[in-house]
Amino acid sequence: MITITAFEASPDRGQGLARDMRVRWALEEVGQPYEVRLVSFTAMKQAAHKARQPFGQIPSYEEGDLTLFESGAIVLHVAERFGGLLPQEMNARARAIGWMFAALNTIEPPVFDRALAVILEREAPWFAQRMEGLENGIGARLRDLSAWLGDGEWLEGAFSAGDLLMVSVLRRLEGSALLTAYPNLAAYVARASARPAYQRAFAAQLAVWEAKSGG
Ligand code: GTB
Repeated sequence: MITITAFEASPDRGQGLARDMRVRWALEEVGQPYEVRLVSFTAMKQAAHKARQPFGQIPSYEEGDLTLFESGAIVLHVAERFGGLLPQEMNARARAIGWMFAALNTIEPPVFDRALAVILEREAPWFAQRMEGLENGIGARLRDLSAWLGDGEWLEGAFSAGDLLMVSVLRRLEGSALLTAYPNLAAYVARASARPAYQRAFAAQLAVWEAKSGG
């Protein structure tokens, strides 16, 4: 049995923005059942969890003798171990993996920085200027991503782990003008989020929040 870790009480209150969501989604896409070990912010920083995730974060992944951390590495492992999320043909597979890295290395950093700035720097005198810089940077990335996607359904033909990670990242911009400025990207996020595997993963993480909050 596979076991992953997730927040006992996610700060996003079940919006599915924490990084266990992408692992849950990948497991649902490949049809693998999994268990979830919920960790508190205190437990996350203790030795037992740091043996699973050296930085004391979620998610982690356990499968038999394998313990893995880093959501991108976990999604890649799930794709390779169980099949269905990466093309078989070598070059197509390399392209899809390239999009996984693009999601995590090119798009996620500025998107995450913006989210952090909203939480941590909202009261700072330089906030407006900082947001302008961050949003210009994100906008430039989205313009190019939108141009690449064009009227395609997915980034490289068939749905892949690259799309799964890209949409996981873009979901942080849902409802913002940054995303609605590119209707093909907004539709891409909606299309991916409508996948049954996504819906099951979302419902599972929401149930954790609802059980915790009594809602
Ligand atoms: N690079 C690692 C990976 O991809 O696995 C990063 C893991 C990571 O950032 N984990 C976060 C964590 O454990 C949770 S996902 N943070 C606790 C800590 O560092 O002490 C990041 C996250 C947190 C909260 C929200 N939210 O509330 O919306 C969204 C995303």
